[in-house]
Amino acid sequence: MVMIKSVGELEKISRRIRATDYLVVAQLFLQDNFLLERKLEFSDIKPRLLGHWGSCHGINVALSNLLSFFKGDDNFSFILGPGHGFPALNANLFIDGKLDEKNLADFCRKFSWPGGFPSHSSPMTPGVVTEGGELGYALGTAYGQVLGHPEKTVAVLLGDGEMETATALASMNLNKLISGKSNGKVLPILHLNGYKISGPTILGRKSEREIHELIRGFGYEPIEAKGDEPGELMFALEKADFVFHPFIIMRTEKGAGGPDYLDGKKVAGNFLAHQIPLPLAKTDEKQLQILEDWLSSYNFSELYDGKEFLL
Ligand SMILES: Cc1ncc(C[n+]2csc(CCOP(=O)(O)OP(=O)(O)O)c2C)c(N)n1
Repeated sequence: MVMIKSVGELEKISRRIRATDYLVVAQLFLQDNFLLERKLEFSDIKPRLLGHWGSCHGINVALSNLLSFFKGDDNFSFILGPGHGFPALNANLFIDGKLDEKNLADFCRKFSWPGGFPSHSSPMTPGVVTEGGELGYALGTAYGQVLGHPEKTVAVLLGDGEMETATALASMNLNKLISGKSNGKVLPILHLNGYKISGPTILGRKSEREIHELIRGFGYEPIEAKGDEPGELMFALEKADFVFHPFIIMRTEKGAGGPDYLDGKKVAGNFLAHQIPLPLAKTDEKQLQILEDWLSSYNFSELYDGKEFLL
């Protein structure tokens, strides 16, 4: 039997996704006016915009659902393949009070800032064991982590660009070497957003049937989570509990929630969402306005009262 979480729990997940998405955008762009208490000005924008937006919404969808699904399970851990989606990881740590930085200004200002947080996940991040910088090792690391630990479950989020590496593809075979009795469970989640740094991914151009056949060929059961509504991934996680070697395919639009178009070019749902989608926000009135509209769209004041999160 599949038990879907209550509507109240799904609402909580959806609020957490909104809050973490806002915190990502605030980290990427803001050095002041963090709660949008007045109109955004050029002086509110960081002098050097450095970081990655595109992966972050999907990471927030995945983490918000996983943290709810595995709540209270001390044997659950998470591996993030695309470590450049660090602002999303950092936003989740901030909400959960795991960072030394307790106030919003400090937290946002310090991202990608000398002496502050780096732009990628790093061993300085609380709870992070390692950060390779090189895509491809996440799935193999997940299998290593459950080796000899039958009590453990490791969810691993794999980028579709990352899945083009030989290392990630070879690691797909590790399910053949790991027995369920003496080792724990690996839960791979492919983050299929269709794009990598500068173009489309190969998996993004394959049909659903081709992807499922590829995954089945490696001995996994594909489970689809289409779209980023919280119920989608939650349903897939519930199903994965009943399958021997599950492999979830989470489909999101790259950069969803951010600017759709800039100067006639498609941004959300395109590789242009990968890094900073509004690179001239500090000097260009139009980009600054798009940023203000983008931040306002999350209605952050409903989710944070200036001191605490209302999630
Ligand atoms: C082995 C390796 N090749 C190239 C890179 C450079 N690189 C950094 S991010 C990225 C794209 C990642 O795309 P994807 O895995 O789809 O993650 P997304 O940001 O779309 O979630 C690439 C190619 C790298 N870090 N490691």
